Amino acid sequence: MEDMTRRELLKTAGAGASVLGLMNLYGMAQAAEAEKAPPMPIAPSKINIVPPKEFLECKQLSLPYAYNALEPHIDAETVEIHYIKHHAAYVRNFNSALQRLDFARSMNDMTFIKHWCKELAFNGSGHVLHTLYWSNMSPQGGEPKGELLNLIKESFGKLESMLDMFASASKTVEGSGWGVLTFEPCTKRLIVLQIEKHQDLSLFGTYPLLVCDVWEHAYYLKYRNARGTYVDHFVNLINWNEVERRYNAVKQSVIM
Ligand code: MN3
Repeated sequence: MEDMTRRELLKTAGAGASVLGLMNLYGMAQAAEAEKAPPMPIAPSKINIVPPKEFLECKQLSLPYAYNALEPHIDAETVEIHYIKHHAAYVRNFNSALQRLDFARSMNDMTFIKHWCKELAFNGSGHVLHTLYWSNMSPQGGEPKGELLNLIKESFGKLESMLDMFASASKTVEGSGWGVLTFEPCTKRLIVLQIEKHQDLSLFGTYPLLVCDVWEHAYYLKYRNARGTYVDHFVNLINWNEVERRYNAVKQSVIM
């Protein structure tokens, strides 16, 4: 019973770092993460990692207002703990995952690739979404206008309908997560989405440059269960001109 309770609490603290009053649980979650992390053969401080050219360590942006600036809507203590503890941990762990992956690559050792990709997705997405969260609030609030307001009306009928849908989606997220207003580039309209947790192997704010379909339908007739062989063959087929075209199209993009 005790073990189950602890597991549940850790799950809550890890996935929903914005939950209030869970600082002690957060510490437990961090400790649990440290416990289950695969061992490194060399202490991090002794690793001589040569980062990729132009590699930038992710940094937490300054909060664009004082801790108490959002009162009475969100209290100062909540903002402070959320920013300096929860969000900061995402940034720290995101950088750690990037570093571990650099190290794995330098050692040609993919043993823990699954673990570090999960860490990358969880912490990177947590960082990106928190950065958006802080910057999409302001003490003054405001109203949408111009082209954005027109698109809101085209997409939802009227502003109030969008806000109602956004609020409803946010309130009904199952477990920990986020309510999101997104721009959907195929239809060029705005849509409301829910994010449950945020680490399901995606990293928000990234642009897909190259994808490999690993659903069984993509390889089973020829390769049966040998997905690895299929993937090994796939890499010979990559259209790098198209990958480069996509890269050039998005390289100046700003997400935060
Ligand atoms: Mn949070």
